[in-house]
Amino acid sequence: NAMFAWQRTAFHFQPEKNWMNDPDGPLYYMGWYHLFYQYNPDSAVWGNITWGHAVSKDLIHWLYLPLAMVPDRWFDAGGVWTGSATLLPDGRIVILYTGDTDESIQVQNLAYPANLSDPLLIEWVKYPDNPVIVPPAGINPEEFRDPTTAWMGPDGTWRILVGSKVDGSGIALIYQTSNFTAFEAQPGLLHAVNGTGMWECVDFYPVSTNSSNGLETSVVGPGVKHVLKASLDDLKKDYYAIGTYDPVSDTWTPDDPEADVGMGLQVDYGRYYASKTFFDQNTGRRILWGWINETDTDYDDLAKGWASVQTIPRVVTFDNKTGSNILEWPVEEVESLRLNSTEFDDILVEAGSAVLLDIGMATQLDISVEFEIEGSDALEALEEPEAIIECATAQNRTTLGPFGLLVLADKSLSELTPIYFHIAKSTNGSLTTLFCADETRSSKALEVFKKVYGGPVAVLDDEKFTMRLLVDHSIIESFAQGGRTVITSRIYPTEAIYGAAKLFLFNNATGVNVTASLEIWQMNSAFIRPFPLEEM
Ligand code: DQQ
Repeated sequence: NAMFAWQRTAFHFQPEKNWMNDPDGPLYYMGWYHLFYQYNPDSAVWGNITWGHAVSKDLIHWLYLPLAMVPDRWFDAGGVWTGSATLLPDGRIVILYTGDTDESIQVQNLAYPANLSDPLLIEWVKYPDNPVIVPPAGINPEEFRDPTTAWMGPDGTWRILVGSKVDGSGIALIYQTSNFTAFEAQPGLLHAVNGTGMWECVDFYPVSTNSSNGLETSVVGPGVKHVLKASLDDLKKDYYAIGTYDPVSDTWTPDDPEADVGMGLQVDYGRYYASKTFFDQNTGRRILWGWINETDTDYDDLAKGWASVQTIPRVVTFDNKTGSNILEWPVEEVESLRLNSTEFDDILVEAGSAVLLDIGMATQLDISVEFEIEGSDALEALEEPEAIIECATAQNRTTLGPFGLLVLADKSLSELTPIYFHIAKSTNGSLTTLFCADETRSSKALEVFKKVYGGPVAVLDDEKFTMRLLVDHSIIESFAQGGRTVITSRIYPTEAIYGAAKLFLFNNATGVNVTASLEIWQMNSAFIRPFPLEEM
């Protein structure tokens, strides 16, 4: 539909048409990265859920393959819902996914490739004796879903998690298996958090505390912490915490109980949900996918004929400078799309001003920027505490912020998405930095949900204020301080499109000037198209 053509992304993964949601079963096999995804082949709204399938050599250029699994059995007649892949040491691949049965019961099913010598893994077989796990007593059969990738315990048996809820607490149930057909429920839970509601798309994986290498999912031992992530159904937000996994008791304990799953850190503070990682044995990285949901109406999605996009895959590492969060960073392969770059050094942005950056087209960009506050004693000079505890609009001016970039802005600044830092001194004298994306003026379209997104970001004493932004027509992925805090924006500009889209620096602080140094690349489009199967 030409009316919405500018919203189509140029280098993010999205199907040719119709609805997509969660990423499913990501894996690397025989030279190809595989992405499956929740997909409605018939419409641009959720329903009739199948597993779409695409492959890539580099996580950036994608080829669509035939649907991997469709809801054609009693044990998944209501939809082939979310699941995960496990690569077994003997070379086999297993997928566990949630089937919504013909009676709307959520069960866990097993599937495997028909032909392991096919690198494209085109054909999938559903185990005839599915389901392999049914809802246990005491669990609502409509709240029992999204099996994780399996990991092997010290006793040689595999474990998986399934998310659910009991009395308002989000929970991760744990199952053991040696063959992926017979599963035994474990008496305890891996973890539960009061008041967090249904946990969807639980993810559980080790991170190395002393290197930036990704870890295979079964790794435990010294120098390893475990990340537990849950997608909170009530909030539609992905929360995680870092903690310690005890492989003998099969329990996990958060490092900071006050910042437990659902209470502290978000994987992404923007429009982002149902994320899932996988270990890429090809390069030794742990890679994170996430679903960017729409914020327009179903009516508009039907009119434009498609809905939703996946993020650029991100590498996940442990932040050993703070010791208390993960870092997320776009896979380096995205840099192969970089075309010519423009550099700006030490641009002064005075309090209360905006500076146009003359870069030509501004709809497909990779932006790297460093800000410094002019006058090193400015932070100490701030006397009055300004207790800002959450992101406010970019028009909310205080002494030390906000300052940042105006993205996908038209030249009169009638449409714009500010991405910014805002520093505040709290009543105890300490400085807090927020990283925010203000989408309230991102579109003149009326029926779009618009708000300010963001959260706190640690800026250490020896660090400048740094951001990396990937801009792709209607998506902005923003990474602060090397990926400590991340915000994905799904926006619908009506004027700041094609050649009318501009990029500005801005500083709305009342008390300080800032200087900015930037490198900005124009980004090529990626090839994302059907696999030429008939030519094989
Ligand atoms: N989406 C799937 C479920 C999952 C939810 C259904 C999360 O399996 O819990 O499409 O977005």
